[in-house]
Amino acid sequence: MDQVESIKFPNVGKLDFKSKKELRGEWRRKADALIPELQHKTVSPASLAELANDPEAWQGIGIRPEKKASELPLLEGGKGKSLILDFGEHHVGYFVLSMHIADGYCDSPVFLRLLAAELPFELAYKAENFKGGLSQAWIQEEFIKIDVLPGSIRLPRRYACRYLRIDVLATPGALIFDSVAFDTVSAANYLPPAPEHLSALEKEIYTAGCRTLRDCMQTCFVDRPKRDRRLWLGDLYLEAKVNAVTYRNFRLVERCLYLLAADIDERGMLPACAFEQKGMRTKCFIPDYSLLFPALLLEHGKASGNREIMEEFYPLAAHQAELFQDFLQEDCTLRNTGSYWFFVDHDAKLEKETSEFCIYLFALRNLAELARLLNREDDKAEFLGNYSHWREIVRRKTMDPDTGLLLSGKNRQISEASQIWGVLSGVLNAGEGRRALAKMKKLPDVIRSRNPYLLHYLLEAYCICGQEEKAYALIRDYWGGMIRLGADTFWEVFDPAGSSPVLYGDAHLVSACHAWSCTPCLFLQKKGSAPEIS
Ligand code: RAM
Repeated sequence: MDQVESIKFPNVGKLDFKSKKELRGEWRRKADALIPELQHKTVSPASLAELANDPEAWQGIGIRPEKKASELPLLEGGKGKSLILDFGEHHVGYFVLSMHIADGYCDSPVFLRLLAAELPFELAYKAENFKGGLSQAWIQEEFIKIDVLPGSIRLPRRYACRYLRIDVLATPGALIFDSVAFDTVSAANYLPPAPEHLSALEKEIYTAGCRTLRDCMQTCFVDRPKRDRRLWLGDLYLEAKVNAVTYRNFRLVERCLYLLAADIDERGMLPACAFEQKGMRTKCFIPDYSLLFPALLLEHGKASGNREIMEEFYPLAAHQAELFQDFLQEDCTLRNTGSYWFFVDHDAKLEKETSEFCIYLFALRNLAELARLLNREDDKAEFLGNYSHWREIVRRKTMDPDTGLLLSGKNRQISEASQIWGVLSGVLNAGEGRRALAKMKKLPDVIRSRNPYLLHYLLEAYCICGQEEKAYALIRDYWGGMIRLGADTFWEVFDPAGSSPVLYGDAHLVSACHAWSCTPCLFLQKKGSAPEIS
């Protein structure tokens, strides 16, 4: 392996890791001081619905309205009765069920099965068919017994869903639901109006993006409210961007910065995710997520105007890039990657090394800008020196001289990811980027993404290359494709060609409201008075 020649890296100092325990404690206290008061809104069912086989729908199951919601208290149900309530849009919250027995004679418990679903196919879930690689406990299915009626019961667990299925498993008599209320919660429980200048489809996309973010804004920004209901650094970066042009809840972003910082490891590396409950720290570290921290801090500082927090976290941000140097080798491969999860995208076939190098360069550029804003001119010069050194190596070692494409890994793989991060890092200039991105659409056997996380960065890459119209077309095609399939929040993965990947071994574990998918709002908000594209 080539030896890395030593390149100067700014000594931003201040992180004294002997006192890291104290630092963690201090950051945790600051995170706790920023816990938001959640906003509640009671939502009633919009209609009673029934499932329908539909080859066009995701997993072949669609839904159609059956009765008006106002008919609910008129329905009497015995054992075997099944109801589906449609709440009209995706929400996050708690169910409150009020019931009585028609003749008032309640001499034994009522036994119910409840199933909350984001998408219609989940309403046909059967536990015995579950094939998932993650815990089945994530499935939003409950069995409850109610001893005394008439009365109300509030379910203790929080659900993310649009639909609720109720199966009556046993009842002493004809059971009547007087009401089923959904006590919805979010740190920002409203939808900002879509900008006037957007087309009808773009407005729908904008609103679905805001709804996705709204439902991910709980006591921290979560990756998704169904599971794992957790703060993830990569998702937070994108949520913070959209938040800055929509809800502008900067306190919630800052709570998340402190939560992540409070969980740095022994070396000072930021975790990929953090739990809100005290005393539990993740074992998951994704170096390319840690490298996003400088951009997150910079963009947050600029949007919120909070210079103090930029000062506070500048050393930690620089430290993430400093730690990443341990992985860098001059042949553009990564050293000692054993215990880390390099992410970039879900695709198992993706060779990630070139993307990782570019993400490192992306971090250096953001650090240089942070240093400039904080009047640390020497640091800035050193970040940029380091940047030029590695940029030159990445171009020399990974760029195909004939095609101008960035290749990755031993097999010199061509992927959209390498070109996208090539543009975002400045390894490719705008003209090179335009040509490389155009080739991704034409060449066979390119590894492309079907994941909105990487596609967000493709939107950014188009804009950097001066091809905003391509970004808007992709938004209408890809995110609009989910809308055409009935989505009102955006999904974790989606393939418009009809073969959306099933992650985690079972479609019921995939989320239909996923933080990293909300980003079209960012571009649509900025679209301003740009000419309408056909
Ligand atoms: C999954 C989730 C999460 C993402 C990580 C990398 O667990 O999709 O949102 O950030 O992967």
